[in-house]
Amino acid sequence: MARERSLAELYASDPERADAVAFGRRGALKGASLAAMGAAIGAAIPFANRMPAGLFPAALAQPAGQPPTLRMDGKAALVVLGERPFVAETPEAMLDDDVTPADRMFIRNNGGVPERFAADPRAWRIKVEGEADTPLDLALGEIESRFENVTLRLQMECGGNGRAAFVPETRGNQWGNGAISNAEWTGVRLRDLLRAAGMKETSRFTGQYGADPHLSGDPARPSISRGMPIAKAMEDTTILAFRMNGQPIPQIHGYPARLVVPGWPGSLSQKWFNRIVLRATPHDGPGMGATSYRLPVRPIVPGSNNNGADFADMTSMPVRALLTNVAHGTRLPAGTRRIEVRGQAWAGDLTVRAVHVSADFGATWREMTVNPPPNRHSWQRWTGNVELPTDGYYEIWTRATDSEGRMQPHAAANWNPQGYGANPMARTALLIG
Ligand SMILES: Nc1nc2c(c(=O)[nH]1)N[C@H]1C(S)=C(S)[C@@H](COP(=O)(O)O)O[C@H]1N2
Ligand SMILES: [Mo]
Repeated sequence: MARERSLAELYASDPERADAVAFGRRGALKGASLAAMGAAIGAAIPFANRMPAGLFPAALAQPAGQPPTLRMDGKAALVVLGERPFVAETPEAMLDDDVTPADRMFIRNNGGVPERFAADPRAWRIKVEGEADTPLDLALGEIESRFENVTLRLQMECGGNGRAAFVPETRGNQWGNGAISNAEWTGVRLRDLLRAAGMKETSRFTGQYGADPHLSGDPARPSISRGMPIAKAMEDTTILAFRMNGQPIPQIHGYPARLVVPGWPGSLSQKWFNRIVLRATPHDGPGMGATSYRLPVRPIVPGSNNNGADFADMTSMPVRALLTNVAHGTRLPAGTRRIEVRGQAWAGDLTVRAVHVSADFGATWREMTVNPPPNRHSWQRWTGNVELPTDGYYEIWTRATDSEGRMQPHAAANWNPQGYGANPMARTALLIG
């Protein structure tokens, strides 16, 4: 047990040294280290001979101590990542539903949570301003009755999902893979609203605002205010939503109205949405420019300082798959030789072409069945099974490929100071016996 703690702690504070301790010289897996690893895990590792040198078992790659669990009315036991602003992640095994229930949606706030709008939600006002011939100031009830209503299953993923995978560590919430949801949203297409405002030729970007207060308490400062190129705002699936899973949107998720801009960083999906400005130039609100929601165009040295001047704004989120029916750290009865596996996969604006699963540290891969999305920008269900030749410690590696042939990498790539866009394949520790 002493050994387990020391290895896990060393990994948390200094992963490279921990790997050196466990594996010795690069490329050579030492018998003694392997025994130590097996002892730390408490089981034999049937595919130990296939473990890549330098790999640290997922079972041990956990920071010491348990993160706090969310206790909030209407929410499941999510993992709390931050109190101020309030941020909570959904464990992967809670994302098994095709339509994410309200209680299982991750929470990401940049500022405070506004007071609940006490009046009839249909009286909530939304403004469309800027490069428009006929700027609008409409009540939500009028928007709902004037424009066609649509109901769609839409992914919403934080731009920082997967951030904890970056080495060296980057600043920001240390998301695992659970900053993703796929609820069923009802609303109107944002493009209908923008057209009704008589958008001008010069409308090339948006800037969007919500009612949540900045943490400083300064009423003149938005907590976050991001914007997108006009083409994304005009897509079929970019909506102004007023219902989620057939119910009013929960307060914490933006009641009574929010944008849903699926496939792109979740920060564009403004909660408590009350104003959009059409612009000739890119938006300049908090969350725009420098290294915010921007990625290096040419790779930079991991850990180096960079002001982001030559970075590009994030657009479509990268491909990712999750295993959702087997929780990380699951123990199954001795003699289990075959398990069913399933999960969700998505690829931003693209679709998922394939999901592969490996139980032998990536030496062999089995192709899973991937369902088509029920509508564009929904995640996709995948299913299949894996075989486990003997009792012992396994890792189920899950890896998706997008419709343009891009696969999830083994480790987080394209390091950047704020840790966006990490999509390494998922690793789930599993013990048989
Ligand atoms: N008004 C407002 N909208 C917001 C935010 C915020 O802090 N304020 N956070 C954004 C970010 S960074 C994400 S990832 C999503 C998270 O949505 P959720 O909390 O409903 O899951 O909301 C986005 N919309
Ligand atoms: Mo986010």
